[in-house]
Amino acid sequence: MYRRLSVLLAGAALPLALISAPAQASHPAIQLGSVLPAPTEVHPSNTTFRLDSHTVIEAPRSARNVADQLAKALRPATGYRLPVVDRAPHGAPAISLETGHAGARLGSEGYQLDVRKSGVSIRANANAGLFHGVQTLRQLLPAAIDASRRQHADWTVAGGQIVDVPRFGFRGAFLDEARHFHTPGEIKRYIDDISRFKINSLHLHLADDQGWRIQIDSWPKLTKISGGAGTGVDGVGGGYLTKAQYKDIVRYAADRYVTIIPEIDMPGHVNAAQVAYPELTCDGVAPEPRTDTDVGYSSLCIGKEITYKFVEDVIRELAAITPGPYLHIGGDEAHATTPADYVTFQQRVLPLVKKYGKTAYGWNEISRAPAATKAVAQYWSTDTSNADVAAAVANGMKVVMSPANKAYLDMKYDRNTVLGLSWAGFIEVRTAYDWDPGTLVTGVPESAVLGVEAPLWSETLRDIGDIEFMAFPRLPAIAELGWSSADDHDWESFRARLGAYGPRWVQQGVDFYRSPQIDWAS
Ligand code: TNX
Repeated sequence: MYRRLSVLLAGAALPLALISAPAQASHPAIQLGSVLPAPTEVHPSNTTFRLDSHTVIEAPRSARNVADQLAKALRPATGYRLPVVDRAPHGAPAISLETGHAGARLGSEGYQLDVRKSGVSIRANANAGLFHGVQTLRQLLPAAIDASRRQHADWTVAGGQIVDVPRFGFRGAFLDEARHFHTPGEIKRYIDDISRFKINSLHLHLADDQGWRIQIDSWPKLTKISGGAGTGVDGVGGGYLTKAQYKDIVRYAADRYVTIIPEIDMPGHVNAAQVAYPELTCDGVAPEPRTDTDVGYSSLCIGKEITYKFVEDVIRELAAITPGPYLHIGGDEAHATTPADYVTFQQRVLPLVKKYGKTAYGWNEISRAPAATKAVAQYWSTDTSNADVAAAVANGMKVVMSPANKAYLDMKYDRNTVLGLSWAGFIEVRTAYDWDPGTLVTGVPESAVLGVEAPLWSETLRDIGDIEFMAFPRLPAIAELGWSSADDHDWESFRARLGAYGPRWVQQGVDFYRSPQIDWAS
């Protein structure tokens, strides 16, 4: 007997004041379903659970990683010890994490959360599901839980059950490391930020005309010459990830059930590579380094063999340090490559990705090459039909939806936004939220859609503060399109839950855009 969230959350229609009212002794401040992204099923009960100084976190050894992260998240604000134990002492109030035999319906990422007076349990088939359940639980505690110092609050959670399963398996975020370099610490903070919303991949754009941002041992000048100081847009910033740093980021992400997807953009967007290795141009002459934001002027030399030696070396080295299934080979805006050369290039390069055990992922232009039917295309176009994409999809190509006029987090919110670009239009929160990845593009049925990704290009974004301001609050909109059922899509419900979330970002020190479309709780 399952009722839909939209029905149960007539709470969307509940006055906001009620959702964000200060905690009362017997009255949890937060409704069970007030979570981003919206859970699949919410069954409230009239009990509550209160976290107190006696609460323990119970988890099997295999789920220790998730349990430790939960304890770490809850300790600073509560000041409680919250020991992580294999088995809770009889009668002790516990938050229990359990894996295995949670039911086929939950898949590999779903979870079931039960909140009773005596304790909370999160059940899943795999640790990824437990992790997602933990993110839900964090949102069900008062916003003060995100404070870094001890708070006096009533740590009460509304009783009932949540059963939650994602709509799509692919829910991605993206960071452009090339236009402005973002440090490992900033990338990790972004991973923390996005994983709260059950985002499960982070695509890193590691090379472009301005700079090259990942160590490649067989072509060392890439980073030596094009990864240094001053290689960011306007000559500001620069830097690159060593392989050790990249692997550390991969591990950090994996602990949060986020898969890293590396991108090397080609055959366009390669000026930085050609500055370092002039033999990668057709005439062998080194171009000038460029720190402006033009696109579409550079191309690898399609007829030269050394081009493919370069590409294969880079793919091999990247594949070796990337445990995830995808390797992104760019392919966008290759305006300096003829259409015939473009197809020739992709016909050689797409199979190379496979040779090193990875699935090729590329911007939607790759669909012009027949080999793309075995690849994944990232749909960034603002058009709702594209003949090349539809034809490739009919032959088996899969798609991730990132329409630039809805999902690009680097577009300005409105004309007054200081940061960002506007070539795909202004994107207010409702524009980011009100579309359906399963029906947006003709000829791309939901069965061909792996999920969604929210690109964040950094021509204008220098540091994590800039990144967070553009990502929030739009990233949760894209996360909800990826996670929540299409039947639960409801702007009023979303905006109520988003408004209630604001104080959490305040506690986390995230400078978010206070969209006038949302009634922000204070
Ligand atoms: C287009 S979107 C690009 C990028 C820019 C971005 C800025 C895409 C595949 N290519 O080179 O950074 O616009 O929004």
